[in-house]
Amino acid sequence: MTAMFQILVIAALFTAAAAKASLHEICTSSFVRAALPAKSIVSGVTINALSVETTLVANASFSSSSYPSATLDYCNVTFAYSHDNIPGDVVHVTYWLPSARQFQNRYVSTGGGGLAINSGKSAIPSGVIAGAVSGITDGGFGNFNTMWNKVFLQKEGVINWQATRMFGFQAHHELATLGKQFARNIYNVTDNRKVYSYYQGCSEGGREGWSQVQRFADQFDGAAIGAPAIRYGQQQVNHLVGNIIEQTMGYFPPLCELEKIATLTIAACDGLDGRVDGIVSRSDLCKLHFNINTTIGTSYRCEASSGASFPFPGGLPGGLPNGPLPRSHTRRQFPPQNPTPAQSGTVTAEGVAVVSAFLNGLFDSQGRRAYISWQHGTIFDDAKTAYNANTHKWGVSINGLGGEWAARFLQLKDTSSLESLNGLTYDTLKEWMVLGMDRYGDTLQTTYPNLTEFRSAGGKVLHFHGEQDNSIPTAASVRYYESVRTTMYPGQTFNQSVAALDGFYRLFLVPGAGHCGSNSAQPGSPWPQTTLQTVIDWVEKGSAPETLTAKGKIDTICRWPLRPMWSVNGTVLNCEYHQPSLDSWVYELDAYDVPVY
Ligand SMILES: *[C@@H]1O[C@H](CO)[C@@H](O)[C@H](O)[C@H]1NC(C)=O
Ligand SMILES: *[C@@H]1O[C@H](CO)[C@@H](O)[C@H](O)[C@H]1NC(C)=O
Ligand SMILES: *[C@@H]1O[C@H](CO)[C@@H](O)[C@H](O)[C@H]1NC(C)=O
Ligand SMILES: *[C@@H]1O[C@H](CO)[C@@H](O)[C@H](O)[C@H]1NC(C)=O
Ligand SMILES: *[C@@H]1O[C@H](CO)[C@@H](O)[C@H](O)[C@H]1NC(C)=O
Ligand SMILES: *[C@@H]1O[C@H](CO)[C@@H](O)[C@H](O)[C@H]1NC(C)=O
Ligand SMILES: *[C@@H]1O[C@H](CO)[C@@H](O)[C@H](O)[C@H]1NC(C)=O
Ligand SMILES: [Ca+2]
Repeated sequence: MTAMFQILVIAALFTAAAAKASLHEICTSSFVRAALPAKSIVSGVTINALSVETTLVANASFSSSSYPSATLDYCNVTFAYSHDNIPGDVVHVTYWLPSARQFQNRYVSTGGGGLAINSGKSAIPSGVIAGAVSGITDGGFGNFNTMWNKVFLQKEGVINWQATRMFGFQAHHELATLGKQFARNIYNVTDNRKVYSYYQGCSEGGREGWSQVQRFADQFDGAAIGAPAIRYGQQQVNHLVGNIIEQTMGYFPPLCELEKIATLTIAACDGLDGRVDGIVSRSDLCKLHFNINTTIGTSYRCEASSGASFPFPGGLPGGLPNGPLPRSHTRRQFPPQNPTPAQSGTVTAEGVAVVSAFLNGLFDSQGRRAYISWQHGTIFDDAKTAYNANTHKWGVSINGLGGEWAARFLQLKDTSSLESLNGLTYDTLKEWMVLGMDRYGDTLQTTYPNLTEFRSAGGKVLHFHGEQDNSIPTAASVRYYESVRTTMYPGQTFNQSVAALDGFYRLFLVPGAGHCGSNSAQPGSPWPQTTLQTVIDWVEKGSAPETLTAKGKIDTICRWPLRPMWSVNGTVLNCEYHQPSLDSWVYELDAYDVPVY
């Protein structure tokens, strides 16, 4: 190298270094204030520049089943804004900023779970790991740990519609709109360069993702959406179906009996997918071929437990109902279970009748179907019973999410559950589903099936759902896919419309997986860890995923409507087209007078 050339190289390096501020320089309130989005970005909203707080976090390590492990530095920026027309309104947002060197011209919003609109520190790392500014919102509910139920009622009988709209869709729209412009301003991205923007969330976070894709066509270039809590009016009431079946049939199976029926179903159906690996990859073939009556008379035995969880080792597969939550969100809503005694007996005809009804789903008293059920191979989580140490009997255990939904959100009582299930019938549940759908149709239902504008804007959606989800029925996602398909491509054959959807919307069912994660009742069941990276590659490189990559005993996930089948003694995975299996996923909801998408 000549001396002259060396000087040029050093000068060039120096210029490049000078052009980009270090994370230390960025991570100060004065730097951040100068980069806050202008007022016009979200109309009717004013950012409080004095509220800016910054914290530099160095060498932070992350690991999760939902994003790749990484160690990196980031700047945690929090600020507040208010809606001009609402006195006393304060909404907090947090954005994590990567260093300028790691920033890849991307923005990522992440979502919540259960009744929480964010997942604290557990989902937000995903974005910075992908070189993005990554955001969460508190919805204006008070602080990042305050859930929507805390602010839902202005007083008994009076709904706080502002909070409900914010939870439904508005807060995420504002988070992303502010976040995209904030990213541009911080890193000096010129107007002629694109800042790609993405969404990632599961469960309630999945519903939040669809709420944006359905309403704001050009807001996200890509979304990775897991097990969404959509069709909210039905979904939340559905948590009570197991309780009402047990009450109506007058039999409350001991947990050990439920566990035995689940275990026997898994064992019987494991091999139907062509490989005995402890994973029921084909819940549809299980539904078509397994006669659950064959479990009657099998003996079961469980040790006494102190009562922390369902008796599967390791507790509830896949996290809590409607999504893994940060610890701070979980305390009140999911109290520990009663201790359970040692249990032994044989599987009863009554127990199997309860489970069969549970797997069949909700019908009204006229025999019309009101909702979808869970897949064969599930652990019957929403059918759990409770042991009463005084009476020595098994009885009702009112589902937390379902009970609170009915009492607070439908009956508008300031209480966290129903006092009892007395007098409730299948018809009550159906009426509650109708009430929820009517009242929250434009805020929470989240099933608008026309994605034409999103497709036209170039958006891509990767939608995935555990095959044995124990909280949100897997077929609920299939139904939404079908609603979009038949709404957007009414004149086309099944295969033509699937090919058209493949251009921007792909669905993957994850074999054996539970709710937003692997499933301890089917050890080694996979979960896709790189969904955000996959949708980024689809958007930025045009590489559409034929299959999804997952971690676990199975690393390749077939794309709907193709279904996994192993051949050559379980060594080769094929993705097959099987009409009877597909038909088993489709339900006619004939209990309603209006379309249910
Ligand atoms: C953006 O440009 C301003 C003005 O030139 C500069 O002060 C700032 O450091 C730049 N930001 C980054 C992240 O380099
Ligand atoms: C991060 O870790 C590396 C390697 O351990 C160390 O050299 C560096 O100083 C650390 N950075 C900070 C800001 O602590
Ligand atoms: C961000 O920093 C604030 C302090 O300014 C802290 O209270 C909060 O927990 C941090 N949030 C995240 C998601 O890192
Ligand atoms: C299982 O047993 C119930 C009750 O005897 C009966 O009604 C039902 O038809 C049986 N199912 C099958 C598939 O044999
Ligand atoms: C879907 O939306 C597009 C664009 O707004 C519109 O042209 C089309 O008519 C809609 N389709 C249906 C079935 O409503
Ligand atoms: C639809 O496509 C599948 C392959 O994906 C094929 O097996 C099936 O025969 C096709 N159906 C029709 C009606 O063409
Ligand atoms: C499957 O395994 C059996 C027993 O080991 C063997 O006889 C058979 O040839 C194998 N089949 C194939 C297709 O590899
Ligand atoms: Ca198997």
